[in-house]
Amino acid sequence: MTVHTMDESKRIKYLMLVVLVGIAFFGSYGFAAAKARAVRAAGGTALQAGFPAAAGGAGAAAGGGCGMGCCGGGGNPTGQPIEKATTVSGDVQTIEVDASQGYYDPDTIRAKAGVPLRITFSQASGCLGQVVFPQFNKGADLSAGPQTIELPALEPGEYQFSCGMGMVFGKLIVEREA
Ligand SMILES: [Cu+2]
Repeated sequence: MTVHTMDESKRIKYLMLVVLVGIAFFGSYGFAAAKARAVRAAGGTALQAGFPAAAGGAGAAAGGGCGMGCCGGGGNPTGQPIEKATTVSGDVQTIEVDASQGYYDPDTIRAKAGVPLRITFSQASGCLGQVVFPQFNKGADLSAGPQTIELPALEPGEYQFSCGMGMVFGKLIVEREA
């Protein structure tokens, strides 16, 4: 009887071990998933580092609740910058940006220094429904239709734009004419 009791307690210990391993396994899985989310969030923050704190009213929501339409995309599907240069006509340079696909196309705009700029964004919904240029304190609501952002003649440098939540980004690279 004593031996039987020993076996019984061994079995219970074994069962407890299995349960503990199971808990550890699912626990670490949850941890890994949380870590992946944290890394993604950190990536977003790094990109945002160039932004002044006052990213306009809409920017205040950065990092907040974001639907899959926003965080799920986060950028263009190629993973490579979509680069396009502005067209200079007269004393203004223009470019059109398609924001209707959940990312900016182009997301990298090359422009000339010293020439006023007009960037026309397509109609966009959800996450990209608002576009902001924090460094210029400018933005537009694209949900009802295309909007043009007018920027003055700029100094060479890099300027950023993003959706209102600061989740999807594009940049404007201004260079002196060669
Ligand atoms: Cu967004």
